[in-house]
Parts: sequence; structure tokens; C-alpha cells
Amino acid sequence: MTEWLGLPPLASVHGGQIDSLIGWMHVFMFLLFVGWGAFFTYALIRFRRSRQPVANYNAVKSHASSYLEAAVLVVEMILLFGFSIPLWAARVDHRPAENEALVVNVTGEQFAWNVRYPGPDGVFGRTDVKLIEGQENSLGIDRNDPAAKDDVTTLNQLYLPANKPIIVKLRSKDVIHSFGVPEFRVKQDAIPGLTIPIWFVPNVTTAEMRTRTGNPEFQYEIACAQLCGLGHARMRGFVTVLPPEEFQKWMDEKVKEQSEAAADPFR
Ligand SMILES: [Cu+2]
Repeated sequence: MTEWLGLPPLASVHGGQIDSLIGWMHVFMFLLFVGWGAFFTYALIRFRRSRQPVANYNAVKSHASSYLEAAVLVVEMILLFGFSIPLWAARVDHRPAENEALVVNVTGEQFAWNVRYPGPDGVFGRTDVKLIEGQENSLGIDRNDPAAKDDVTTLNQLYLPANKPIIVKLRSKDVIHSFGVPEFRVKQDAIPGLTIPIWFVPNVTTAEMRTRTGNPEFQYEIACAQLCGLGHARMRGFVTVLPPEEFQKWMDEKVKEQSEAAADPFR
């Protein structure tokens, strides 16, 4: 229905609503454009010089335009407080329960995305800024904390299961970044000092999207959508949406890999 907008292919459950909102906005803006264009043309003809050579300095006597403006104000207030804010709150605040979703921490930094999963125990372990160590431990995870032992981290690679609610807890280590995945119709700034949750349900796996777009190299991309410094343009992350079983396999593999690496004293 919204193909005429030429938006990126859609790959999340709520995205259709965003698209139809964008579609309607274009329709209304077009109506406004036509209306104002017609008024402009009318004014050009009605007040042309040959018909009205001397300007009328007495201004308008009636109060009609003031009432009209007040009416526009009231309608806009109703639109904003009656519709926009409640709709936005419903989308943003009513998150699925954390035990029914996959919770991922995504932390932006100049110029990369740090991804962290809680691991099999479902609990994010302790972190401490003092433990931050370049690429080795870019989030400062305290591996002595039992809950932190199985936390899985990746750099610029976000793996997600399809058809499951995903809650991304977004943070930043330095400046303002923005987590944007156009196909999911998701975009949120990451603000230093804040943890901002966003949620969505991806419903098209990467493999499916490759056949759908006819591009065998298609990748979902996290584009940093805030100019965050000199390396902003190369701040790209990739999202791989897998069928749930394959995601589980990937996760088990990662957990194993990490526990083996931790057990290796020569690391
Ligand atoms: Cu950035």
C-alpha cells in the first residue's frame, strides 16, 4: 500500500504502522500543498495590480481570521495531546515483558557498536569503568562476577532471532550516537549517561531478505544516524536475523567459544 513511498524493504512487525503513518502524512501534506497553492493563485489574480492599483491600508475589519487561527490552534492541540503523544507512548512505553523477549545491550562508542547478550543465565553481569581495556574488554565486564561469566559480546555484529520481541538497551560511552536500522523502522539516539530501551519484532530473516531483494549479499545495517565525529561514516554495524533454532545454535557456539578462551591461561 505504501510502495509509492519508495521506502527500504520492511522487516519488522510494527513497521507497517510507521509506513502507513508516513503515507498519510504525505497525503495530508499534498492536500495542504494543493489548498495553499490554490489560495496563492487566487490571491495573485484577485489582488493583481491592474484591478487594485492602490493598496488598501485600512487592514481587515472582521475578526474571522483570528477565530480561524484559534480554531486551528485548538485542532492542533487535540491532534498533539489527544493522538500523537498517547500513540507514541503506547509504542515506546508498552514494552513486552523481559522474560518473553531477547534483551540485548548495545553500546555506541567512537566508532563502533558493542553488543552484549546476558548469556544462558539471562542476567547481565557487573561492569566497571575501571575494567575497560581497549578492544579486549571494551565494556568493562567483570568476569569474576558469576553472572558475567557467560555474557556474550560481539563487535558490530548483532545477531537476532526472527519473530521474537527484541529489547535493545541503548547506551553510549562517549558522545551522542544513533541506532538506526531502516528495515526495522527503528531509530533512537544513544545518549551518554542514559540507558534507553527500544523494542521491535524482526520478522524477515537475512536469508529471506536476500531472496526477496534478489541481492545475495544483502545485510541489515546499523547506521549511526548522528554525526558523532570524524569516523562517523565508518560506524557501521550489521544485523543478522536468523530462524530461532539457528540463533540458538549461534548463541551456544559463542558461549562455548568464550568459556574456552577464558580457560586458556596463555590468552
Ligand atoms: Cu556514531
